[in-house]
Amino acid sequence: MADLLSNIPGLDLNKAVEECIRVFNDKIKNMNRLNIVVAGKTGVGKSTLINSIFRENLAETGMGKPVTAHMRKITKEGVPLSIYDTRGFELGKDAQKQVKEEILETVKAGVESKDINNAVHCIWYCINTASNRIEPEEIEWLRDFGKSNRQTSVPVIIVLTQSFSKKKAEEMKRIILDENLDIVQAVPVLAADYEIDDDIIIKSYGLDTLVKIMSEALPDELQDTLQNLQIVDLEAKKYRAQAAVATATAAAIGECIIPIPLADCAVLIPTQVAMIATITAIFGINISKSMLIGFVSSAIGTSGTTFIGKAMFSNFLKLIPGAGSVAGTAVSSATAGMLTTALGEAYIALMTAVWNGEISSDDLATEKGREKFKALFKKRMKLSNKNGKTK
Ligand SMILES: Nc1nc2c(ncn2[C@@H]2O[C@H](COP(=O)(O)OP(=O)(O)OP(=O)(O)O)[C@@H](O)[C@H]2O)c(=O)[nH]1
Ligand SMILES: [Mg+2]
Repeated sequence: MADLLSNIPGLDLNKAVEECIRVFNDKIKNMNRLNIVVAGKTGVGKSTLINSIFRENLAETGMGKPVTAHMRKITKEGVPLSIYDTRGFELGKDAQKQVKEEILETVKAGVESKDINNAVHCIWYCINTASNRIEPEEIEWLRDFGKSNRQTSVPVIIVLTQSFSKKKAEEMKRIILDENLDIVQAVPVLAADYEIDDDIIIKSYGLDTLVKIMSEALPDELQDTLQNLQIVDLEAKKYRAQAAVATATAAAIGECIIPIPLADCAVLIPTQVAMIATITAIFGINISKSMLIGFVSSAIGTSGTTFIGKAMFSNFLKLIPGAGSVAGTAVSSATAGMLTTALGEAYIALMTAVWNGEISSDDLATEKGREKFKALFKKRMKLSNKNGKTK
């Protein structure tokens, strides 16, 4: 297989891997920025929520810089997210009114900029379920805010934090929904496990639901960003990554409508590179050159034992009498599509394994890591064959 690849002029894997890292870095740099206002009284659990949903422990490291009297903007280099953390909700009506004005001004400034990177995309209004009650001022605040927000219609999600008791949370949710506020939904969450006793621990829950509900309220331009940032829903990442594989597969098919000579198949590389970079960005994992080279060599293999290896053998080598020269073979759209899907699915399997901690990105550069990945990959492909699909 290594021979096969090296027989294709212009196909330099080392260069493709470097290109992939460049495209990935560009992608992260140019990703649309997600901007969220997180409102609610002190101690409700805003920081805990932010750190539990998004990568990089944002609320701990970046204390944020004050942007208005009652709002700090939390950002971190390389993370396409801004959190507007509010203060002062507990200080009474005047302060609450000011917070409202400041949020509305920030929303308005975003709209006027006509730049998706400056717009406020969502508001999380946090209410502590454990506090046992909803203050009438909070309902009034939400109603007033809804009126002023009618034109701008930034989605507002009520987050019922510290919902140790699901029963109580459901009660609170019903009371809120009965108010007919202009909100997307009220979502009970327990952001971090809650230890009642050494042997009684309530597991965190609801974070994936919050991410799903927000995702439905966001435009398509922010979906990759959201997946890059969130750390609570692996299935959502996989789903989004599979969409990227479908897009790349369609592109590869299009590139080979007129079968291209194998000698020219390096023209397919940018599509594959873009797909790998997009999947990596969706998983929010940092890739290194050694990791990617590890992936390519274990996915394609040198002996044709892997899925992609087999696909290449059956589609290229078997067509070549004597297998002496491969340069004359043509790549059909079916072959190009199948290889792209296989590469994409293999890469999603790899990212999932890294995500689950079954393999570390450093591991991949080692022989042991490659063996582990091959085993994982084989298991996965067997499962997919049983299901009759390559998912
Ligand atoms: N176990 C557990 N503790 C939580 C949860 N949410 C908040 N807490 C605790 O409640 C306290 C306040 O949480 P924070 O996240 O700091 O609240 P905040 O809204 O950011 O507070 P301010 O920054 O002061 O406005 C901390 O001691 C948290 O550990 C949760 O989901 N589970
Ligand atoms: Mg905080």
